Amino acid sequence: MISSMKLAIALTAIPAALAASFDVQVAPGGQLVFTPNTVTAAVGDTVNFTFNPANHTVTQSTFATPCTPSDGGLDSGFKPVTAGGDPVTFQVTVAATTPMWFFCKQSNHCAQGMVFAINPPATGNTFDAFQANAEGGGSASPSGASASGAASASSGASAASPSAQASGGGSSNPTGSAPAPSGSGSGGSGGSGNAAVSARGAGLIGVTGLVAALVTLLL
Ligand SMILES: [Cu+2]
Repeated sequence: MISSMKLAIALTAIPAALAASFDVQVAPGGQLVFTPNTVTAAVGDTVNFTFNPANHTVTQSTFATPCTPSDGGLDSGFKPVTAGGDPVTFQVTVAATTPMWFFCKQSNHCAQGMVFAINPPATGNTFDAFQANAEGGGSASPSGASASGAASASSGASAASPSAQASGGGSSNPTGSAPAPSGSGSGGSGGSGNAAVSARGAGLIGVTGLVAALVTLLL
């Protein structure tokens, strides 16, 4: 009897021993960030969020719409915290290794980049792309698409823009979002691609014209 109890306790302890837990600070030092802002976790692992002052949330969204709560998604709700008060925490248990996207739904915190992800891909729908979309307006797909397009064009990584937009549109379909975001998303990528090309073309024409004018002046 005692030995069977010991066996039951031992068996129960095995998953806990194998599972890892991750600690994430929400708005440490009052900064509008999650620290760390990404976690790579296995099924069964837990992510423990600790809330700092003043009042933030951990709210699940999607890659395509970073600042909009997803239907049926996880949400800590608002966690008002005062300095020196009792610790306030929220725990997420990882049920699958597919990416999970989160933001803080307090006023404009998401638009200021207060986002977080569990298991974000290293390419395609990266955390950086998710955060850039959040800072570009998040829930407003058209403006978000154009903002990320402009950002990638200015950084010179025009090739990254279409793939990010295409995969973003793809991920919005399985979650059941309205067809409009994916449509406008792909339209945005086409637009940004053309814009980048035409901008470069205009630049070349401008330089060529300038050189031609100088040559004409010198002659
Ligand atoms: Cu916040």
